Amino acid sequence: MLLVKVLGLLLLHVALVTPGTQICHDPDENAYSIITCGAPGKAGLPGKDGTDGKPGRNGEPGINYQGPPGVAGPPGSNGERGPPGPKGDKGDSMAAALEDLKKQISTLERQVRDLQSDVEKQRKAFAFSKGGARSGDKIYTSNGDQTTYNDARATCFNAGGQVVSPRNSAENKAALSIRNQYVINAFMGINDIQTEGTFRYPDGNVISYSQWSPGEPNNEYGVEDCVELRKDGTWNDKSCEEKCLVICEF
Ligand code: MAN
Ligand code: CA
Ligand code: CA
Repeated sequence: MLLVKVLGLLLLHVALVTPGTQICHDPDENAYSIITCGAPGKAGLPGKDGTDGKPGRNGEPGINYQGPPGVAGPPGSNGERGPPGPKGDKGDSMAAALEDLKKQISTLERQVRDLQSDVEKQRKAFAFSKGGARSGDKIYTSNGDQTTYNDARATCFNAGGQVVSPRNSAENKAALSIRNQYVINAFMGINDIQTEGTFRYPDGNVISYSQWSPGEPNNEYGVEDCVELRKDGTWNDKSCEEKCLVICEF
């Protein structure tokens, strides 16, 4: 308590020797306050900005509200046609196609050569056989039958050919070789059925080659409109109702 009083007196002394100060007595506190009583000071300069505050807390998560499902809309209209794409490399594809064609042609050429060789062999074998003969591209054969002209015509047609109709001496010779194997006179396709005295091939054209026997054609009894091939290779007009060997040409 004594120390407090000593301190109070000391403060009082300092206050009395310090200009501009008052000593104020607070009765409630039974204490003394020292108040500076000088002229009011000027406002100080604004303080420096404080440092940034700490970041705030994260907010609460929001609530998503889901709307009702929408109804499907009508289909959209077709879009416009896009621009044409870039052209392909024409040159390359053409070259490849040509190369492919060349290979195919080579294969075909080889196959044709093989076929020609095979056909030629068969022709030779056919010409060598009994009842077969050839001249150029034509081949001749007989089934040995003896029939009327109309039947001979039908037989050869049904076989895919026609009654033998030689157009030159080589073909006549080939036909004769068959006639002589059977030793029977053979009908030919040549006739004057359409116009008496005008002999034609089966296709209707007037003949351009003939090998008539002397005195023929004589149209004996006025009924001879067909032609037979005799053993010496000459021709004689004869009735179409007689029966002769059937020789067809193909
Ligand atoms: C003889 C000749 C021919 C005639 C025949 C008929 O050979 O008179 O002209 O066509 O007989 O069979
Ligand atoms: Ca006649
Ligand atoms: Ca005759």
